[in-house]
Amino acid sequence: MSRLLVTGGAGFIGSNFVHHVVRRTDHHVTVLDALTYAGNRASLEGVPEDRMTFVRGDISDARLVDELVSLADSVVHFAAESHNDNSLAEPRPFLDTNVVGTFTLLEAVRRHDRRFHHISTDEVYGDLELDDPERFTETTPYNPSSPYSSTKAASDLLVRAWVRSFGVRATLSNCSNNYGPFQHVEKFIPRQITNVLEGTRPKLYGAGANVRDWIHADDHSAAVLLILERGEIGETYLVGADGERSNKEVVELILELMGEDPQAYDHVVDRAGHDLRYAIDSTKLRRELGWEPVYSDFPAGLTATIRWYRENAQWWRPAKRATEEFYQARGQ
Ligand code: NAD
Ligand code: TDX
Repeated sequence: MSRLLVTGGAGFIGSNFVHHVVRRTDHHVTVLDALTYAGNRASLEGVPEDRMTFVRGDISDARLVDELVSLADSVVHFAAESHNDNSLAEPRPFLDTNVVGTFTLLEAVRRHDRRFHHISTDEVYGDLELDDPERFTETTPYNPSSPYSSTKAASDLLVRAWVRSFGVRATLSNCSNNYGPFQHVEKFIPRQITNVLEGTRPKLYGAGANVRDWIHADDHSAAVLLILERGEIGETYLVGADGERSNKEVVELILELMGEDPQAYDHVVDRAGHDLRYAIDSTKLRRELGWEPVYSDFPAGLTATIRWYRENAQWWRPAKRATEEFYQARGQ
């Protein structure tokens, strides 16, 4: 049995990861989460009490972080400010959490010589043209576009520097767009599903030609667990499931799967600096660690996700109104 400290474990991917770890291993998990607007304690309901300790706190709180890191064998770092649109409206919390928070964790794992896995995003590589035959690989140069992706890029570079300069035992993974249960209604797929459930039309930014490379959160969790167990120290692994689709296609598929007219959506103001396309080449992860996605049928994964939002309105409804007010004020 190993003791994992999971930061951001009450968020979307972090909570999916905690459920995955509890199902698949005998590790004990301590979750450190500030429960910002994006964190939800209810996402961890059902995790047996003897398998998880929940600590509400900030990853920039050096004393708390030092104590929790000293009690763990490994740290898996999901906590972040994660939404691009928020980063355009108010960048400061992205610097505090994504940069200073990651620095605080790195200093603690350095002091206590703990294994560290850093969760990051494909957005650090910037974007691709729609017809570019290349996809992102581990050697693609960093070229982030938004305050969110630039702070994630900064955090990745800190991790790499702490490996090289201080011998910290860290790995990194950069994943494409996740979907699945427990995702905040501010994000693209849950926003559209819950709009339809509330009788509102989905909202597509601009023409909707932008492409995202979708992966189910549970496939991401399996990759992270594998890298934690078998990844090579200092290495970066790209995580993606060959799931490229335009936003327009995704909105139309959601409407169709929900029994609505596939054209019943609105075009709204585009995102400033909107990245055109992300696409991941995950050959390294597949070849070296033998990872394969389980959710390879996107419409089936989306159908299950729609069902989850339909059946869990009490989970998402409290956040819906404030989220839509934010978007409405931006013409989105
Ligand atoms: P999320 O916004 O749903 O969850 C973030 C969690 O971190 C929340 O529970 C929040 O309360 C917590 N948190 C925020 N600031 C904190 C702080 N200062 N101290 C402690 N806890 C804090 O985000 P997500 O979508 O689950 O993303 C998790 C990680 O995965 C992030 O690092 C993100 O960059 C990365 N990622 C996300 C995606 C995606 O598609 N969502 C894709 C690739 C990588
Ligand atoms: O209402 C919307 N309409 C719309 O067209 C919203 C909320 C989004 N969009 C578009 C913007 C993007 O092209 O959909 C796409 C996906 O948007 P988001 O869900 O905001 O995700 P994205 O900006 O691609 O970033 C996500 O993937 C990478 C996560 O939020 C990041 O945390 C992760 O790093």
